[in-house]
Amino acid sequence: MSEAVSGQASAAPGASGLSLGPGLLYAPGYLDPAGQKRLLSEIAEIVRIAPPFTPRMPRTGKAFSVRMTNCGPLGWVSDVTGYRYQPTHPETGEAWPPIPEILLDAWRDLAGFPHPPQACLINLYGPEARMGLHQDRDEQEFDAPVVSLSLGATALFRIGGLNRRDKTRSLRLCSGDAFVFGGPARLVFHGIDRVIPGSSDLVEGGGRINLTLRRVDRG
Ligand code: MD3
Ligand code: FE
Repeated sequence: MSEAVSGQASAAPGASGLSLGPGLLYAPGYLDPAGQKRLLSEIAEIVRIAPPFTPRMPRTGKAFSVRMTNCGPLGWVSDVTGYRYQPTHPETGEAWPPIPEILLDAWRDLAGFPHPPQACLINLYGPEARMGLHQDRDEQEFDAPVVSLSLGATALFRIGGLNRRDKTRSLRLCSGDAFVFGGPARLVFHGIDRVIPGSSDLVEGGGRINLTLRRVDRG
């Protein structure tokens, strides 16, 4: 699936993808079990260098239930002062590790965007973790899509429209699934209602990992 989802075009269904609406591409089983294991071992190396941190809500300081880390030139962080991208880990002060080749390949294959990703946010879900309905708008570049890959436990993913009150749909994100959100879908509200217990044993403790590849700066 190469001309996948560029900023302008809407997603066309192709060999390995289903268009679920303008700008949305769903590629179930994009990574086969061997690819999932390879990605998991790359993540194990990343978390050794960049240990997961607990993000906090701006202003209130309330902890997220999802833990996070990043790889790439920039990483997304959140604390009481706000959301932002930064080149270093918020606790160790070290640069984020590089984005593994398998993820750069997935971006090249799925994003339909002529520049490589600058940030890969890695979300780590335990059995109780969730993520409320939100938009991703901390980037300067909305012409680039966000490419998401899921590993481990299946998640109930909620996707709405451009207004918080628009009607929402619920989809299951399974281990190995890729999703591309571009064009008119780039700013849709979305969230994770919950993970389904016992749905996978790929990730230790029945956990789930979601990776999102992003462009941050314009151009
Ligand atoms: C739609 N992550 O990191 S992935 C996030 O499973 C985030 O951890 C969820 O929402 C997770 O911001 C959902 C699906 C996803 C990711 C990014 C999007 C959907 C998106 C950006 C724009 C529109
Ligand atoms: Fe998001």
